[in-house]
Amino acid sequence: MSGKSLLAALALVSVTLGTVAWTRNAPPPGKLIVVKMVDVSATQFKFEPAAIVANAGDTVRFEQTGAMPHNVDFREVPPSSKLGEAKTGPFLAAAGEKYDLVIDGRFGAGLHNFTCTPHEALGMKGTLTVKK
Ligand SMILES: [Cu+2]
Repeated sequence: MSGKSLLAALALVSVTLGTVAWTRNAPPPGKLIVVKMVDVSATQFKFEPAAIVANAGDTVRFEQTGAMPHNVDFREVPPSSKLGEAKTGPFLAAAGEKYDLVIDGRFGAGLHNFTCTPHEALGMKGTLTVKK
């Protein structure tokens, strides 16, 4: 084995050991779950998908795709959920605007019903099931 290939082999071993250490110490990265806010027509709006399931550590990204302003307002949540300011998200107006919600300690396990405040009567509703 030449000196050069020995160095390359050592570098590979150290990268491999580094990966193992990282896997042991860091929590697994959460998933990114994208929910689009869609203008179906002038009088019909929806969250797509409307039913999502998330684990602790995941991020739910609400993404505006339409022209009407939409938000996320949690209405019925498990008793263990303490959403605080996350109960009602900001209005997203321009297409492409995003609102990221990290599923952290504020979210208890179970079913969370949410709606878009101005379009609740038009059926813009969704469910977030948190698994722990
Ligand atoms: Cu809306």
